[in-house]
Order: sequence, then structure tokens, then C-alpha cells
Amino acid sequence: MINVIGLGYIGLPTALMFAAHGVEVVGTDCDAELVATLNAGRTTFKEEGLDELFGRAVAAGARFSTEYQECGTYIVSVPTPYDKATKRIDPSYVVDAVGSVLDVAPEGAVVVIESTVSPGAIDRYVRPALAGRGRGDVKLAHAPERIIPGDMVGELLRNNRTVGADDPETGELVKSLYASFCRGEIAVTDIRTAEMTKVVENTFRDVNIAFANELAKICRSDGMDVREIIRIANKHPRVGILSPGPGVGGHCISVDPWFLVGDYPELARLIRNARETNDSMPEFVLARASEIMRESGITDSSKVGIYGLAYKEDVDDVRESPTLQMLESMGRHLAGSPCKVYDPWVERDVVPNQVHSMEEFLEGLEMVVVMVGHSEVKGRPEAFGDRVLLDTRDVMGSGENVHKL
Ligand code: SAJ
Repeated sequence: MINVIGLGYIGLPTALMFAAHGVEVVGTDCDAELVATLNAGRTTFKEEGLDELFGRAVAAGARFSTEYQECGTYIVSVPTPYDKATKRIDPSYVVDAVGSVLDVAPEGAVVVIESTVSPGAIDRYVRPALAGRGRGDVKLAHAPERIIPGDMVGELLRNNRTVGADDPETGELVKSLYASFCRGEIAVTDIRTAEMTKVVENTFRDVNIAFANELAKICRSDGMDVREIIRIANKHPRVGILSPGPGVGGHCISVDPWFLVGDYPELARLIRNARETNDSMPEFVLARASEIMRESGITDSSKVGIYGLAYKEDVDDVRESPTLQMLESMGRHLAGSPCKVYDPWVERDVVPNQVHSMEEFLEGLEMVVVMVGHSEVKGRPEAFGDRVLLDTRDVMGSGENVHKL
């Protein structure tokens, strides 16, 4: 049996995947309400294929509890918040979860950390927790997740994985466990290398998105069409420029590069610059929106609405979302941000002036800033009537009323 600790965005689909592939699984979370929801037969967030996987897993015997279980293998998938001021992770959730595991873990148990941690964090924070309890018998491993919100279920099955472990035997054991569902290649290495590899992957993407965003700024400053330039440049066999946008959100790509900047401030200069470029995009959108308002003769900012609160298309996750960053800036620039905000994926109330239907949203608006290209509106500018659009994602096609970044 395995006990998956933490039933959030990563822990839940992972636990379900194990169960659906014949592994006996108990999922544990300290949030009693979340556990009750799962036990009542409902999932806790929207994700393609998750409900169907949930049904299969429960039919195969998956269970959910607030109690830690006595078993041979634990998979820890709890949040690793980071401190915005120091740019360092707060390892306390991981350390606390491992502490609770040790209360019940039998001799020789394997504890796999799936949560993303800064390179070196397992040695720095988790190992001392084991030593402090005299549990040198417990083996540690790190199997960082790689799945993309929007296609988590598919990527759990398809993606290659990394397993870092204390010794090759533990590595092979953890590899064989994941191989119960993972059809990708599973590389076995040491823990430090696995930690660094995960952070490097997300940093690579951040730096590449920053390049596209910087190009967007350069082109805007001199009247060039960045989309046309990227489209043609990408015909080159060794060029693959990503898409400029309103900024980088989510709890991964906008966070992980800071671990490297925090630990290597003198060396990680490109990485810091990229992060700052991406963080500057919500302000850039705001400046662009003001420009379009002026050009279109719109003077009242309450006639401008913001479509999209999630950090990207077709997900309900708002963590570090560019819209939230932009609203924070608007609070400073536009005296309290009177703009209405709507996101069909985000049903709970997250910000003031949030509305819950397109009809209510469009009422009285002259302009819409499209921050997320949800499928509902992608390629359909008519979804916003004849309003002036600022299409920050380049998903609304072209037209007289459609303005780009
Ligand atoms: N974005 C752009 N332009 C692009 C691509 C993305 O502006 O061309 C923006 C998105 O809109 C979003 C942000 O960047 O705001 C990040 O989105 P994403 O789709 O690139 O990635 P995430 O954060 O959803 O998931 C990433 C993935 N990492 C990599 O692709 C290297 C995923 O595989 C990881 O599992 C995940 O981080 C994680 O949890 O670490």
C-alpha cells in the first residue's frame, strides 16, 4: 500500500492514477472538508479527465482520509510556498508532513517527496527531521512532478519522469512503483540532481517566455508586428520562439526560478532578468490598455472589463495569475480598480467586482482586456459583441476592434 500525503493539484491525480493501475492507495490530507468532498464522490478542482479517473480509482478501491497510514511507501505532495521577500521556499509543509509520516512509518519505509523544492532543500530541511527522530532507517527519494495543468491526466501517463534517491536500490524501487502507470522513460539519479533538474526545467521555460515578452515590448516601441516576426522566425529549423502574453502565472514557472536567483544571486543574472521581465508584463498590459482607451476615446475606466482570472486557458487555478498582479497595480494606478472581472472557469469569488456570467460582465462595457484565451472565446471576438478588445494572448483573430499587446 502507498499513502499519498497532500491531495491538491498534483497529489490527487497522482493518487488516483496509482489506484486506477492496481496499486492500493490511501490519500491523506489535513483538510477535513476536502477529504469529505472526495469521500462524498466529488473531485475538488476542474481538470480534463479527472472526474473519469476519479471514478475508476474509487471503483478500484482508492480511499481518502485525514489520518496518516502505516505502510511501506509515502508520497509527499504538499505545497511549498515561497517567501516573496526573500525568494526562498518555506519547507515547513514538507517537513511537517514528513514528521507526521514518521509517527506511523514502519522500519525501512520509503518517503518520496513529489513537491517541488529548491535544490539542496531535502538535505537541508528534510534529512535533519529524520535524524532528529533517530530514523536513519527511512529512505528518501525525490520524484518531482512534471504535469501541465490542462492535460494532467494525459501527461501523468505519457511524460518521462525523474527519480532521485538515497541509493540505487531505492531509486529502482520508486521507479517500478511509478512504472505502474507511467509509460515514459524514468531516469534514476541522486536527490540533489533531481531537485535541480526540476527547477531547471521550469526556469528554461520562464527564460524563453521572457524572450518572447521582451520582443513584444521592443516591437511595440517601434511599430513592428511581433506575432508576424515570431511566425516567420519560427520557420527557421533551429528557432522556436514562445508566445508573448500578459505575464507568467501559476505556482511553478513564476516561482521556481527565484530559487536559483536566491541561492546564486551573483551567477543567476539572466534568470533574474527573465523573471523581472515576465513580472513586468501586467504593468505593460495596463499601459497598453490606457493607450487603447485614449485612442478609442474611452475615458471612464469602469467601462473597461477584464476577461480571465485564471493564470492560463482552461484551468481554474488563479495562483500568481497575471490578472491578479494587474489588479494590484490598478489599485495604485486607477484609484481602486473599478473594472469588472469575469472568468467562466473561476466560480468562487476571488476579487471585488467579479461577476459570474458573460451577460452581466458585458453590460455597460465599451472595452474588454482579454487576459486568458479560454476555449469559450478563443477565435470568437463576437463573444464580446462589438466592444474594443485588447487581446493580450493573440487568440481573438484580427479586426478593426481587436488590438494586440
Ligand atoms: N505562457 C506564456 N507564453 C507561452 C507559454 C506560457 O505567456 O508561450 C504563460 C502561461 O499563460 C502561464 C505561464 O506562462 O501564465 C506558465 O504556463 P505553462 O503552460 O508554461 O506552464 P505551467 O505553469 O502550467 O506548468 C509548468 C510546466 N513546466 C514546463 O513546461 C517546463 C509543467 O510541466 C510543470 O509540471 C509545472 O510547471 C509545475 O508544476 O512545475
